[in-house]
Amino acid sequence: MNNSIIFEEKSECGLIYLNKPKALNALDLEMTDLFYKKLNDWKNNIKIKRILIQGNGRAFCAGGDVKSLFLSSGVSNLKKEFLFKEYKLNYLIDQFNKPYLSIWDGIVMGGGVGLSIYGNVRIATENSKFAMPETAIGFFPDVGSSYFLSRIKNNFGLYLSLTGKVISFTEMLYLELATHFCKSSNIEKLQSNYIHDGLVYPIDKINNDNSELINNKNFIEETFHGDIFNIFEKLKKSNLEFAKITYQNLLKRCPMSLAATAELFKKAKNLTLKECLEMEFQLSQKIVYRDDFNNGVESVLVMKNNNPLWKPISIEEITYEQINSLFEIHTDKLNL
Ligand code: QUE
Repeated sequence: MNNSIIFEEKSECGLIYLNKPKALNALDLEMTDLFYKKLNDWKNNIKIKRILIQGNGRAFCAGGDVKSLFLSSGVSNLKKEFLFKEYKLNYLIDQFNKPYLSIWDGIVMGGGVGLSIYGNVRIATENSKFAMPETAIGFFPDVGSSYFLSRIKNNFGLYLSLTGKVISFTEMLYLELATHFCKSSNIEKLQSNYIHDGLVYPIDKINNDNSELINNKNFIEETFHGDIFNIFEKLKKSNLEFAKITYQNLLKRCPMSLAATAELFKKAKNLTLKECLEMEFQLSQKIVYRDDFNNGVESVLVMKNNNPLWKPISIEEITYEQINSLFEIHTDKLNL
């Protein structure tokens, strides 16, 4: 029996537990299939009035299980099937017609964001850590990031997507990625109130701590838009310490992932979520078959030496033609 995802019905609430704590609840194909089926059942079940999702252990969800995608190379269709179904699930959650609450009491990255961001309530605790780290492994922020992150104020979304910067609960609230704050010690009470009455209570107050991100918001707004070449030029020209740190960080990340991500955000500006997911699926089916993806996952997640060799090795070697070819429509549509 598979227990990597657990469903329960309590009172009028459908409960979902992501349950692979040793793998930080990374989402795999089987979990995605089960999640999709159950949510579809609950959609049509009049006894279920609301949904609650949480992660067992220290994480909410560290992302898609990219390690199995890497291991499947040349063996199965997993790179296509998993992402196809994952994006379908993201859209099902967006279209879901009942309250949907996620508890982010730990790490929430990549694919984990896609399981929660389309719900109406996302609870941060003091343990929450949010990131879109994919450019570190030769991939790109997907699950509709080009939709919801390109619409965040001050171009913070593209900043987070390129740098993979890990942000705290106060920053998550400031950017409205999280909708409420609740101390971890009050989470049980909040769950019980929500399960039995549909109330989101108690909610705690936070002190806005000093945030490097928020302190540099003007610079981020001026810098993080347009194509990757312009962004690098602006970072190089600035005398700010923050610009230097950011530049050094980007130099370690996959150049083609950075170029693709900046382009994705440019294209996403006037698109719907549905169109963004379609675009991201087409892009994903180019990116996951590049050597950068296999080398990135192998180095960062399998060998853990954090030293992937990228090809091309810098953005200077990338042409607009290469970037544009990543955005060709070349495979099945999601047909959302
Ligand atoms: C970039 C990523 C991911 C990542 C690290 C990155 C990602 C992901 C995981 C992850 C973490 C712990 C696990 C696991 C996967 O790490 O998407 O199975 O146990 O899922 O730098 O995109």
